[in-house]
Amino acid sequence: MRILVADDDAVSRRLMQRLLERGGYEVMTAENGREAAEKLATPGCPRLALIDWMMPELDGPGVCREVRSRQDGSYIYITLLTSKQSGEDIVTGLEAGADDYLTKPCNPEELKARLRTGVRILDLEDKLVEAREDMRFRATHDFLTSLWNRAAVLSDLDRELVRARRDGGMIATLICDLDRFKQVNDVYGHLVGDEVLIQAASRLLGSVRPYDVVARYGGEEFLVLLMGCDATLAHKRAEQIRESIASSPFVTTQGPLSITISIGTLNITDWANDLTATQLLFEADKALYRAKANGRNCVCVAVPPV
Ligand code: GH3
Ligand code: MG
Ligand code: MG
Repeated sequence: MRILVADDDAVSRRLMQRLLERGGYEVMTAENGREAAEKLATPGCPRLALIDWMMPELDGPGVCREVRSRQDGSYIYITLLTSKQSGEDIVTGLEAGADDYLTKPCNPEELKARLRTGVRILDLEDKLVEAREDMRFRATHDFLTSLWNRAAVLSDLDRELVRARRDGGMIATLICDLDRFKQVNDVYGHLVGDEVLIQAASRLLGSVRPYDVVARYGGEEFLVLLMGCDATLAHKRAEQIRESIASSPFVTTQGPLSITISIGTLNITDWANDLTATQLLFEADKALYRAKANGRNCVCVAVPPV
């Protein structure tokens, strides 16, 4: 575990460093409060800090306030070192954001025990952050394919439509639906159907640019948002997606399977400026149905009525 020791007194600093190094800590030092605050702002900085109260430039509570005022980065567990003689008001220190305090000269065993408490709290914080990130991922992604889910892509679409309306930007929306997918499930089983969905997702991702959006919109339907794409390029990309599915058989536990996809596309620049996300999806879906009616494995573009 890494720890920052901040003390303006070189002798105390060195003693503390030696003690902590013997206790298995990797020690970084700072000679004043300003240096401590700066070191605690760097990416990958120690997450344990032992900060002397009285220091030039910025005192211990000042360091606590600076660290706590930052919104980003991991939690830093701060222990303030106070001295009996100067009568520092510990309430001020704790209210400035310190987690704990020790009075100098401190008992080495007590210091190590209190730092172990800090490590336990940091571990707990890591677990909470991990659980929160996991929940965030599950709320916005599809469980099977790990693509964005329907709710996430719809909120993306709303946001991008507002932006496009404001800046005159271009977005192409592609609704892509696997052809006769029910037969895959019926003939080979649901698990093979799942294998096909996972591979289809990765082929779709491989056919677009990193900043385009690919989402699982429904069972075997995917929604792709191509940002800044004009009609010609959108059509080319839709063809690439169609081709990426049809060009080679899917490898499944039941052997290779030929799969195709039909695509309905809509370029917002072809439509009135006040087109809502719901209308857009409705029109793109109509284009998809035409692609199905035209024999599947093809792309149809939604054109506004004249
Ligand atoms: P079309 O060419 O007209 O699109 O025909 P289709 O068979 O693909 O369309 P249909 O809507 O009749 O069937 C879609 C099937 O997708 C039915 C449903 O059981 C299956 N499905 C939906 N979600 C999943 C899933 O998560 N896993 C698997 N294996 N199948 C799914
Ligand atoms: Mg289908
Ligand atoms: Mg469908």
